[in-house]
Amino acid sequence: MEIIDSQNVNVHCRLAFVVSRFNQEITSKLLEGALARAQEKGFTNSDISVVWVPGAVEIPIVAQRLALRRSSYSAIICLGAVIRGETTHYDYVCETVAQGCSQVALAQNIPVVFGVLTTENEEQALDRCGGKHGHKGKDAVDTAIEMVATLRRLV
Ligand code: INI
Repeated sequence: MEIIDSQNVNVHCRLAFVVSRFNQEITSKLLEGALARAQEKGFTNSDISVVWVPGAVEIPIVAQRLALRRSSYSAIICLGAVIRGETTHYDYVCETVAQGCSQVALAQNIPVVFGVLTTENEEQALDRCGGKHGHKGKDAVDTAIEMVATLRRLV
């Protein structure tokens, strides 16, 4: 029986982050925690690129451009915060960014980690970047490392 479970397996690779500036008080916390986790795992500044974009809708096109530099990065980590407002705009933004990220992953054959918070309000978002519901930026880095390790096992 072959069992592949790469949880807690560390790898050396380069990581690219795409971070949206919309709701920056949240997304900067996501990035801060993510970079701290990467450092804990042995990544240095030269292993990491960070690209800021205006909002979550702009994440997929930049993720795609980074994915095309396949030899430069082993995983792309997308960080954003979509918070429901008064209009249906929220639903369009969530749908666009989620679909776009998964399309890039499958079309370019690279892990694209969805570290985009989609919440009803700012409190729920803060709870997920170092509050009572953990830190989704840190989780995103763990997911990226595990996926790189798993895909390396499956070449
Ligand atoms: N972008 C976000 O990242 N989060 C949001 O909550 C949000 N809301 O609520 O509108 C948001 N909108 C901007 C969108 O991502 C694009 O930047 C904009 O539509 C231009 O394409």
